[in-house]
Amino acid sequence: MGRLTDAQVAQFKTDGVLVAEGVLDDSDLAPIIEGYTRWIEAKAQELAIPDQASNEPFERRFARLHAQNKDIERGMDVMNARLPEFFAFLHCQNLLDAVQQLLGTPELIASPIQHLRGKVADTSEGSYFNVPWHQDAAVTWEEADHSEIITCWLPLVDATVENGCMEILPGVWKQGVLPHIGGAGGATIRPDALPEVAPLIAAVKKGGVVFMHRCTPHHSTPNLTDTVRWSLDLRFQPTGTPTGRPWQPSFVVRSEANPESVETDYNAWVAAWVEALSKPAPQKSAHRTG
Ligand SMILES: O=C(O)CCC(=O)C(=O)O
Repeated sequence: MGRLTDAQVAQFKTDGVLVAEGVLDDSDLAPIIEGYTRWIEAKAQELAIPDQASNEPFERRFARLHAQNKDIERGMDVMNARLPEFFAFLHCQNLLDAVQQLLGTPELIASPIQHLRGKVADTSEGSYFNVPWHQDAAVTWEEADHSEIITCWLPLVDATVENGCMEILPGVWKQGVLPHIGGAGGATIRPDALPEVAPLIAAVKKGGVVFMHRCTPHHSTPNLTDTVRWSLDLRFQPTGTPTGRPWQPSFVVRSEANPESVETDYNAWVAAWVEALSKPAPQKSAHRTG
């Protein structure tokens, strides 16, 4: 146990961000890539996209398909696609070992705020792919303000400046939740409240993970290449703490105190999301743009 060094843990505690290479093995990520390769194949056929680009590798095919028909991205996010490989990955030992080190507890739940992003070239502001400056705490209800939620952002291909890695403001988490406003790309920090801190350019290789405190401002930069910047952003937190999204499912992924409480039933996870998505979203938005 222990993918991170003491120095890395200390750095995270100071900066509220840690770019850690080599946390995951290729074998941790291969099933997700296989699962989404299968999903894209089925969707491309369903949409009868003229050029199926079947010979292109994972890091290119989706871009070729998306250029022809943007509907290829519909239903791709994790709670809609609900791939068994993704459910399994939420229990990834290498990832949870690191999260346990950073949070200091083996009692962990997966937050329902989880996304897969297939980021293609698109320089337009307000694009889903070019997420503006925000803190993840600003997309939860206030009930989660004291929950130690940790964001794990991990690429499925090398994330570079060219393909749109993230930029992150170190040390700013200490200022708490900053005022956000609504924007085309989602909740964004009010421009006059954005601290003047030199951003950390979070380029990271496949297998690496960018860990962030919930109050760490970050945004994503445009993909300027013809390849896809594939990534997952997942959040974990101590069991028993509010997620700030009580209408969406969270569940235990690790427990030493009560190992039977770990949710290993894929069908139960699917059913929980199907039920949550069938209900209207609560009137009070998760986005604090007030
Ligand atoms: O992946 C991206 O481009 C943005 C991710 C992000 O903003 C987040 O994980 O909160």
